[in-house]
Amino acid sequence: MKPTINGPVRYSNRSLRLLSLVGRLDIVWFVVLILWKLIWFDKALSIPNMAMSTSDFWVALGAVLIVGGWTLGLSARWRTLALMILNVILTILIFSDLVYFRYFQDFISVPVLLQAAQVSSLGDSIASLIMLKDGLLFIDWIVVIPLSIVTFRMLSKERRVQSSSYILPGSSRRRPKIITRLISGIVSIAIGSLLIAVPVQQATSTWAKGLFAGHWWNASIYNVTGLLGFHGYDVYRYAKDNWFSGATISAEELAGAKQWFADHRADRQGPPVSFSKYKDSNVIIVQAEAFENFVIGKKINGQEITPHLNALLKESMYFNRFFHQTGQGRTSDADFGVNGSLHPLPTGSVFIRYPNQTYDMLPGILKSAGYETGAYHAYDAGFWNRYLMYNNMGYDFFMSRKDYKVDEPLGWSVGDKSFLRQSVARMSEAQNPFYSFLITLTSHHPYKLPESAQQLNVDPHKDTIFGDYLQAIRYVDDAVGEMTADLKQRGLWDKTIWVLYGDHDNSIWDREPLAQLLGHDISDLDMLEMKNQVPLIVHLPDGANAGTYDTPSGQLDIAPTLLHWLGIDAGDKYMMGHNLLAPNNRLVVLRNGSFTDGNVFYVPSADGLFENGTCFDYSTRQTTDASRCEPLEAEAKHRLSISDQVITHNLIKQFRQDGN
Ligand code: GP9
Ligand code: MN
Repeated sequence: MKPTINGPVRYSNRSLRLLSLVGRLDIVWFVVLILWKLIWFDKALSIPNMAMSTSDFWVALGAVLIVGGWTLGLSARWRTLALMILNVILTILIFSDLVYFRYFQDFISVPVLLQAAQVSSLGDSIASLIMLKDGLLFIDWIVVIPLSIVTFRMLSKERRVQSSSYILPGSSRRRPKIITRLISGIVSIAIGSLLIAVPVQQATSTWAKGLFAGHWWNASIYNVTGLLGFHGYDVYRYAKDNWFSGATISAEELAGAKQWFADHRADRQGPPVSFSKYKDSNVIIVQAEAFENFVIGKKINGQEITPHLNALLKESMYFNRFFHQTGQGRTSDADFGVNGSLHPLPTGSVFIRYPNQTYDMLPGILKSAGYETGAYHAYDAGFWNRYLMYNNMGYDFFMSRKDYKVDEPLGWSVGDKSFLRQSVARMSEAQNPFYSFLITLTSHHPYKLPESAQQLNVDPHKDTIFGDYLQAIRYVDDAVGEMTADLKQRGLWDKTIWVLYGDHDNSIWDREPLAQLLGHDISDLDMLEMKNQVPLIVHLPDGANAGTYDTPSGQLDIAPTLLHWLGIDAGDKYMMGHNLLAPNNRLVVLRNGSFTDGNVFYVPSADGLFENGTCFDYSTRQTTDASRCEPLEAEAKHRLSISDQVITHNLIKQFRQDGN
């Protein structure tokens, strides 16, 4: 080996020369290999409708340029070593995500890592999740690792020789090299950022609008940002929500929040006469997708839209002014509000943003009381981050899409008839009283069912979204009819408190078909009610209390009421709902700041100024001066802000640590 004054060492041995050249191209190999692994990973996942597109390719390339490009700022030998280490880390990350996805249909995120129990529940399954072909991800290591080590050693040797013979470390001749290196590193990161920013910006301003504000599924983030982008975003999201949210809670605020729960203790407790009346009964809750209230008891062309539910009302409690209280978290918000009796957040879903906080949740409370608790939903466990949240909520198990036999493919998954049948079969195996929380799916937007599943003559709405919606509701009503028959046949019906409510509205804003169906013009207040009210039907084991209840109520009221019947004092729980049996007038607060006490209904304006909001008077069903709604405004706002504090600052944990 003969060192030269200015250039790199020239090797006399040909193969060493080749090796040196190959080693110096380390960044190229790195980019090609990691990019190939990401593409391979995407193919291995094969998420329906999410195959890697050209713009996804550029995003992936951009991410690799950022992750690897900064090493161009290092000297050649350290760059080689850094790229080798990065290759190992990224390969392990890709492989872990792949195995994890095969089981949970989700990616490893910070909340996953913090819920160690979740990862360890993979346990014995790991071996079955790893496939022989996964070895391809590691195959380059056979060459990359030894080559990088040899190159590192050669370059180290070369540097020793150079510095001892000709170039003094820190001499002026080295400076241009450092500057070139730094510029290369920065340019690479800049190009990488651009390759990501342009397609992501393009997607989020068109078909993926609102993705980061109210996202519902890690897979949908991945679909836009790629795997490395997802992990980067996930860390950012977690850090922002948990470490850098800026706001801390003062001792006064903490005490104020605690006081609120103490002051409203009686609201959660119902009349003593019915306390514990249904102790040890099973509880089944059916959360029906996009099920609005207006369909109950209605007919189209002489046919009942919900014949089974209508029949059931004769022996059930029907709350006909029952509000959903959801926000951007849609289905997951309804789930959260019902089981946790707290308001969802103003942006995003609690399930995604705060799945690891302490909550007083129906499944957890009932599990402590000896119940077997199960969540049932025939869709991917990772959707809305359910599997993580459900673990924290206290479910013994979560029966998700992979646990159902798809013997009735319909819409997004197995149809509700089969879903309910398979779910009831599973819960009937319980040895103890059980709590089952079921989420239906067939009536999901855009509501299109195959002709064979359509039963109604919906003229003149055939093949419109409104007509399709009615058909879907009719199908769900049938499915519920089959479920109640099944429960009766198994001897479970009169041992169970059975609850059904709609999770949120159907997103159909067209007034005309509603006017045709209902036979009257649809006023602004009618429309607001239509979009904010869902039915709540409660069947008690002995069919008691049947009738229609028109005091306003909301999803947050379900948990305290159920606990009361089961003989568990909801007064002790950090819940914000009311007992539905309590005689006093309730204030129902919606996530967007709307509220009602049954006499007035207030809708805030976009500018947030109270006086610009709309206040409806229920006695006339017309708008009235905003001042009529004003006395309730402060309390409505206060409730939303306490709920937000409880969630974002994990207050229930703090309350309990303080000995409550
Ligand atoms: C899918 C179901 C639908 O799992 O939660 O979610 P949505 O779009 O209604 O929130
Ligand atoms: Mn929904």
